[in-house]
Amino acid sequence: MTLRIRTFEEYEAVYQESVENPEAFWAAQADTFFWRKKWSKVLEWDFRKPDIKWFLGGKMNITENCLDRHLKTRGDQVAILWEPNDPGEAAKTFTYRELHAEVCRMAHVLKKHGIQKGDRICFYMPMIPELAIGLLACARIGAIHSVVFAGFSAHALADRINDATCKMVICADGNYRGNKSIPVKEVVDIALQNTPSIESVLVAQRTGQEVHWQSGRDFWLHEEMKTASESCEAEEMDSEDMLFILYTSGSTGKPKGVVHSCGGYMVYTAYSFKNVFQYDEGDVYWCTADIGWITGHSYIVYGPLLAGATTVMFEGVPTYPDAGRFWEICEKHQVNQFYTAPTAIRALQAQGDRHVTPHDLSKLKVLGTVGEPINTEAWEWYHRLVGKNKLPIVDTWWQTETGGIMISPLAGITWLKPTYATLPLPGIQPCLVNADGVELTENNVEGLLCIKFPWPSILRTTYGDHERCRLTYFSHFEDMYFTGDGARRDENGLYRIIGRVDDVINVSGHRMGTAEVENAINEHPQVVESAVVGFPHKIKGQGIYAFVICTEAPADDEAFRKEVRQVVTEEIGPIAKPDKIQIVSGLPKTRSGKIMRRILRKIADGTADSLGDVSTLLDPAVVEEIRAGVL
Ligand code: 7RM
Repeated sequence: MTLRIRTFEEYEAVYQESVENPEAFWAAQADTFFWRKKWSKVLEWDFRKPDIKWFLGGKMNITENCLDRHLKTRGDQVAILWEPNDPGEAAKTFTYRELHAEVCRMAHVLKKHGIQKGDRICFYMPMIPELAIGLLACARIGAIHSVVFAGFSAHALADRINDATCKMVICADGNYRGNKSIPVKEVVDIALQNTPSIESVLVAQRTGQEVHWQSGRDFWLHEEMKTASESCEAEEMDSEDMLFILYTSGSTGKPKGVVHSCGGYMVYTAYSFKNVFQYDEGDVYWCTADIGWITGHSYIVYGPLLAGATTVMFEGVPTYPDAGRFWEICEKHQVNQFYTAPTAIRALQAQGDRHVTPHDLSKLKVLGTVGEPINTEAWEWYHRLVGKNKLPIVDTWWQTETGGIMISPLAGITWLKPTYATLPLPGIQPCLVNADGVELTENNVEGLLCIKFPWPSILRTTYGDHERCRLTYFSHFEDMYFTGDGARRDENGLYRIIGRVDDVINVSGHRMGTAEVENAINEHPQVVESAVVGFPHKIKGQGIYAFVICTEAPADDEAFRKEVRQVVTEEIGPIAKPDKIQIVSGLPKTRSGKIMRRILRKIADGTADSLGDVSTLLDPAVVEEIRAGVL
């Protein structure tokens, strides 16, 4: 089994070893898995291309490590514990044996519909077991999954399907989230009007609502599963074969399809899961993320199952039927490790302590957060109310592109410092550089966060556009992966992530490109130009502030704002709706026509008294006008 570090001294020693001899370190990790054929070389890399390969020549299938390997030792242990939206509905469990059988059956269904190794399948699903089973079924036969978060619009879904030329969509009839039900299949139907590569649609039955049916294209998953066999030989995959694509936002308008490969992702997710959460045999672990994001991929599905854990999967939302739901579930399923996002903590904190205190949280051992910087108040509340002043909080910094947790405490083993992600995991070599790319080697500094050496689950490319991958991550600083984040390193070498230094904002832990939102706003016929920035938001971390120039002054500002929000909802989804929309007559631009977002950010967060250097500004009067009209 994967190496697990148990003392601080061991952490320091192992970290040192991992830097001095990374290949030996990672080979020892990889050795704990089942390989059909062992690798012949641990690592080959060139960040300039980039060309990164791990465990070269190794043959394996990640599902044999998630499932088959556990059958003898823990076949009857619960693998997935599914908690429905409605607390009155019974939870469902799948033991490792049952999960194995379901995955095999679904793999046969995929094959029957012509899916072969290398084909792309798009998932647009609520948080139901069929989603996890579906991902594993793809991995079983070597198909590549591309999950699109079910909060995205039909338009956004179609773009992602087309970018990856997916052959199949797997969805549900509808979903339940709180007291809302979303017509999932309807959104898919709209998207598929414009997706020539799609041949078939598998529909999981969840709500039983009526759906439009295109015979010959649409198939009920439960019908197809009935006759499928419970055993299915796993496809032999090369370490470097593609495992999945996951779209994420960047500073340009178009989301990128981040590509992860089989071997390295397997090794890293299992390793990081075990060490960060200090998972013990028999524990119940719960990550509240949606599988539509990387956190769900790595730390609901792959990491925990590789480690033979019991992983909880929750369909609902933190505030339904009330703000005590998370703690009720922790009590009910005797959760030992609980992993959530700062935005959820802030939202629950705002509802008051009385939702937490009645629940028995005595089984909890480890708390975690991910997705955005956590503020001191939220950290302290989480620590005091949920952790009863004694549980470690692992503030885990990582990204879609890193595949797994990079900088984080190891629960109960390494130091904690509120709002600090603290120390890199062994095998991870972060550094801070200044704008010229010069490494800042001393402590007590702030800079741009880069990683100097590859790790097994680093992204391999961006789907269909390798040059974009190079430009985005490997071109800013020579021989380094650039994260897009700024960070501080304190006098003891602990890292605190400050936030994005590019045009990406983080709204409730969801990554969003400002250009993406601007493009959506610009679809409104009355909009000439727009500029979007983030501003501090009490619950969401960052809110979306849009400055908009109109063809002519709207007759009714509020009605216009509503229309703009509607356009954004249609183009991207409700998560991208601007919180504030200010109608302006011009935008602060440089003489070369570039929008000076720095100024807009200062106006939006109310710190515009000191605008810094504005000498390049074309028309200073516009700044005064915008400042006077700030919302
Ligand atoms: C896992 C995930 C990545 C961006 C990243 C950061 C921010 C993530 C933390 C954090 C401060 C953290 N993937 N971020 N974790 N900032 N502290 N613990 O969120 O691709 O969706 O986003 O999220 O800016 O670059 S992601």
